[in-house]
Amino acid sequence: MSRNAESTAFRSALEVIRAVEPRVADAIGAELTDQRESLKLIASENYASPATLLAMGNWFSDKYAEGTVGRRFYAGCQNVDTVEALAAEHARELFGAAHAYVQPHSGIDANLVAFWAVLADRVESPALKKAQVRQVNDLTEADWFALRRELGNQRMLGMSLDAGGHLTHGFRPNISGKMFDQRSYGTDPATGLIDYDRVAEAAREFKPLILVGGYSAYPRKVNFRILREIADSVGATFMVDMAHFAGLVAGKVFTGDFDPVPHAHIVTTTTHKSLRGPRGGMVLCQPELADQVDRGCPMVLGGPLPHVMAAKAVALAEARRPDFADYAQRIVDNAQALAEGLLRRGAKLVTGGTDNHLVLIDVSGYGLTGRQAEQALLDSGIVTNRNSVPQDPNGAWYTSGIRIGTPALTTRGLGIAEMDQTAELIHTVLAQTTAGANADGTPSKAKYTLDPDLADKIARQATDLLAPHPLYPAIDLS
Ligand code: DSN
Repeated sequence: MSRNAESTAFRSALEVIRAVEPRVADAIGAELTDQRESLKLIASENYASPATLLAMGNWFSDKYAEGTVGRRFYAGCQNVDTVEALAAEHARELFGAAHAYVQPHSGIDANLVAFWAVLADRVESPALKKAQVRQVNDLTEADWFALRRELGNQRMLGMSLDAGGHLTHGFRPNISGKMFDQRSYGTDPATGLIDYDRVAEAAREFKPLILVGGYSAYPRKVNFRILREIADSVGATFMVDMAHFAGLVAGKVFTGDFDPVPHAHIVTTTTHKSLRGPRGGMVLCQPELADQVDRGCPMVLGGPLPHVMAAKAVALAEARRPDFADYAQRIVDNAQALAEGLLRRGAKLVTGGTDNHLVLIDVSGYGLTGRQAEQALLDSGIVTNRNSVPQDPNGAWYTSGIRIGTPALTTRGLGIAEMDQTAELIHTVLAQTTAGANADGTPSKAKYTLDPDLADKIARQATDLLAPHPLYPAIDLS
């Protein structure tokens, strides 16, 4: 394929769009410029390949395909079957999973499918059994009432939000926190690490139906063998949400006890973070849960997005190539270099470092809230997100942390030397930012002062750092 093919494809697409609504074409072009020019350190973002992006921009988007491969509620799904089966095959092979379901539209959707599958499989519900074998119309009002009572209020034990767990692991702003009776396990206050003895103790006391492993802001490996043993000891189903680190599992950086797939009954993920695919989700599971997982649409999900499943098949095929393992290792090498660079300059890091793709800076060490630090960094061309730290005194809105991750910059080809320079830019901004005050003189959690000339200088240095590593080098929209 010539390098020109990518340029031609995207330029032609924009020409077609521009003829209908030029402002959309302009915004798509502007987004490429912004992404090219900013130092993207959001741990959950990446850059999908041109092939993955192009697989989404076509008439597969026009097809309804509720159901699963070979068992659809609509006619004419033979080509959707082809791409869905291919994506599932690549996912099974890549992760060594017994079953893969590639329809979820996001990580939240993947988790909802998993919750449904576990409830349907595990809860002793005579009413549900009736509902599954009889025509819906045969159920009485009393049956429906019993079904809701039997499925509701089941127990879930997951990692606490401020220790790095995700909203969907039973927290109030998400439906999981409203439908489950939830308890959390945190981290050791001294080390910031998961204390497996405390998890076992919480599981013994609480006896959850589902033990959830996985995180969105924990900078260390998790021992999934131990968590499975804990789940087994209390009869819980073990679910892992590997959305953040799926790329490290795919690239065989996390193996043995640290690979969730052989240990968990059910694994959920997004496809767009370290896995570098299209925006979407996926569920992997052991055979006994496969039938319930495959009911995801229309049980929990809206109609599948065939164009995104096509892109998942492309991205998963890319992740099966040998160079993906090299990419995954470089993500971790870069995160460790970034952590070391920050530590050397005096930053305070949760757990004192990282084993994965992310670093959590406790910005209270700079006298700032997460909100102040996030905005000051953004003023300086560095895109990050604020995040709680364990036992965060500033809560989930202002926070005391900044989460940074290396999947995106690693895709662009930045390496260890550039990570040290990145640490210097971040440290300089945070050290030169001062917290502001409210009108009544009380400390503000949002206001801050940063010399605009310094912010501009850092933004230029960030652009210089990126210049030798152009994003989508083969794509020229001019
Ligand atoms: N929004 C994702 C993240 O940034 O980690 C998780 O949902």
